[in-house]
Amino acid sequence: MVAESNSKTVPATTRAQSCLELAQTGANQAMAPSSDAKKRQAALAALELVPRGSTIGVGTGSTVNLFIAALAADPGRVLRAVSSSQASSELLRQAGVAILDLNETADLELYIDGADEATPARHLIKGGGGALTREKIVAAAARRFVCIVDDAKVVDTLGRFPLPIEVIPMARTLVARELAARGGRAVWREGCVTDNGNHILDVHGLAIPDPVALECELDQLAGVVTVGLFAVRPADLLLIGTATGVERR
Ligand code: A5P
Repeated sequence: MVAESNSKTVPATTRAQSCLELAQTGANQAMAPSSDAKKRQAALAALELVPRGSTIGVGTGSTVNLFIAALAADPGRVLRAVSSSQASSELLRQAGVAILDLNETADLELYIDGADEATPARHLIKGGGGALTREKIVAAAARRFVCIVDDAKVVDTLGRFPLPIEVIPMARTLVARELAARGGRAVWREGCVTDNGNHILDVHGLAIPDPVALECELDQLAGVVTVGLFAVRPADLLLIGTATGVERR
């Protein structure tokens, strides 16, 4: 079986925001749009957890962009950041934050990032913006991972949002066949090349009753770079923007 592609509907481009747009031209478009106001509330609640003058990890996506906008309005709050994408690095620089290479830093105290889906146990699906590999690396380097979402993303069981998997380009159809054998329908996010030069498969229809077990299993497939399940290393705190305020889990 060959991974399906959404090439008829998308332009070719290479950056995280474009990867997110490409994902949304596929089956993800059926999802209701997230509320910016709820995302902003979560982003502002995260800002309160950031000590003045700190060095932190910063993720990728529209919710994180609101967090970066809040940083821009609060000069000196964050002096340096390790970023999970070129897109976020650009915004952070514009906000006056210096970008560090992870290889030149010790462990980070704090990592702020969004998610595409989250459970109350703080297991996540990430990678809608295509930055999942660097996100997983920065999360692994952080002592505390604070995830900011709006309430539309909270689910009891992961899997409504197609699971992004970053693959080495030559292994794309091999991995797609392995996923089909597990009941998943892999759609190639054609036109999306990650910051690492790889491809993304968006996998529909996977049952994910045990995210830790599935993450470990899929991590073993030859050609898989990163699975968009963040369950082995879940978030430590979920800040959920709702109509009535920010919920903490
Ligand atoms: C980026 O690759 C993703 O993991 C994002 O963190 C995730 O897609 C959330 O993005 P939004 O904040 O734009 O919904």
